[in-house]
Amino acid sequence: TPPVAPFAISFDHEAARLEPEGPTLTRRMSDLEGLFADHEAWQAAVADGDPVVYRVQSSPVPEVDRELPQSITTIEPGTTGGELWMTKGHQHPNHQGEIYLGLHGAGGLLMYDGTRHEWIDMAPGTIGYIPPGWAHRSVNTGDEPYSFLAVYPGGAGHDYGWVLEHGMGARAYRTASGHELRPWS
Ligand code: PAN
Ligand code: ZN
Repeated sequence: TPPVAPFAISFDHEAARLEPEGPTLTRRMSDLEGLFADHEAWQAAVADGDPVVYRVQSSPVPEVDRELPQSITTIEPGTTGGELWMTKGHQHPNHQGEIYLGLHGAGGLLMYDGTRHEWIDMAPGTIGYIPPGWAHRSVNTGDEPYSFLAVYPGGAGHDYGWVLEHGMGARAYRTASGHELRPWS
């Protein structure tokens, strides 16, 4: 793929959209198999309408080495078995860093390096930095959609199997007063 020519991307903060548009990914409950601790609650949610859990909308910068793609993820509010709705989570196989910028709503950025986990509360204006080698998952901790912008190296790659194999170190649950992290189960 030849490098793309310079171009302007309009960042619609209010709508949480990038224009021109590249691919949009829609992740429904059925796409999150094996990720929630409560398998029966997950199955029930799939059977009960298989709701959209999150969408990822990208600008048209290709995911190839030395390019710098961006995308906006919007996670719907909700819980499954008490566990807050979240992204699948992944590791970058080439161990490259990434930044997230909170746009709307309240969320969390859970990171795990295989030994330790870290959590960053994400609000509009928060930049969450993901160092190389830290798997990452985003969580909606609020009761409205949570959106953030991600900027990452095009050659980073996305390894989803890593999370299925190693977990994320902790899980985020809804509580009466907000949310809490519990040890991985
Ligand atoms: C983000 C994520 C996005 C969706 O753009 O890909 O939030 O999460 P999953 O990829 O885990 O489903 C990113 O971290 N890119 O590298
Ligand atoms: Zn990433």
